[in-house]
Amino acid sequence: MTAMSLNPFTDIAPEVSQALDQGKPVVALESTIITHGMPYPANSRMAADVEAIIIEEGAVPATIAIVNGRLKIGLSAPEREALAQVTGAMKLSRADLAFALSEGRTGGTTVAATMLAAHLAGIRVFATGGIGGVHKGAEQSFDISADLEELGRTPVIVVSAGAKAILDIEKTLEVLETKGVPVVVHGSDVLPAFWSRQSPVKAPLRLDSAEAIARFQAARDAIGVVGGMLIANPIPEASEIPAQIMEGHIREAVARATKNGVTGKAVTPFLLAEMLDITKGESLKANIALVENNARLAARIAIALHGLR
Ligand code: PSU
Ligand code: MN
Repeated sequence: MTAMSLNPFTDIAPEVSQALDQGKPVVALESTIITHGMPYPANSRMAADVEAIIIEEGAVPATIAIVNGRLKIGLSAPEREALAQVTGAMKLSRADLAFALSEGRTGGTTVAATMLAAHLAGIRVFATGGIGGVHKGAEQSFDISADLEELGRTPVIVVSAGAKAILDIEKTLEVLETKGVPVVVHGSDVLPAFWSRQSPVKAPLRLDSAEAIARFQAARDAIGVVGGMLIANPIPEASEIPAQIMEGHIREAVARATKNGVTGKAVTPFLLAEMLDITKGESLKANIALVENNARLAARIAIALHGLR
């Protein structure tokens, strides 16, 4: 079966389809970060920049989204721009991805939905900002991202700057461990905290190069371990906001969410928007820098994996 005829709901962009058919390195990109994670026009610029970085590194980018009921694996520049400006887009995860297809809706794919779609298309590496995880206060709210479940079952390498620092990082790690998801910190002994290079949490595993990460994945494949892998790639030093500064801001954002009764899917977008407000735009700048940094590493991993075949 060629990539073009995957299923009746999916459109694979020509460059992506060609790369997949020829076995060339492809990197998936998510789109909830475009529709819900950043305001326009920063979202549009970020989405274009990460694709350019992946191309510069020698891989093919595939931004994944649902547009009018079509599962798009790779967006054209005009499609990407339209998505960045669209209002009322859904935030799609495993539970409702197919709903958007059957109902002809438009939506951004979360880490969970992007992993699912990437795997469907045969893409093995995916870059994002930060994964969803266990929210602070989850012992009351039960708010645990479907991203963790997906990492446990779908064989895609997710390159992130760790779990978003608005989350309970320790509990997020515990759940990942339970689900058998390796958490590999790139080039550091401590887990990064999204906008900050350091959290108080020790790195479960550490690897210092894309090649080493590819070799680890190859070993998992060889012994038949199925499921995702999480790469935590610290934000570049020049762009980070130290954790001590962010701590108070995060507390404030979480307090605002509680005060406003924000629940469910709205929590993460609300917290990110409040952080942008509290930091006067600094959190957004750091967010863009870390996504770009992750796109670069993801491209190198995709190329290294390709070299092992
Ligand atoms: N990384 C970012 N910004 C984002 C996200 C990731 O820098 O907005 C998105 C991802 O799509 C992730 C989602 O899957 O946030 C998590 O949402 P939730 O906590 O509701 O599962
Ligand atoms: Mn949630």
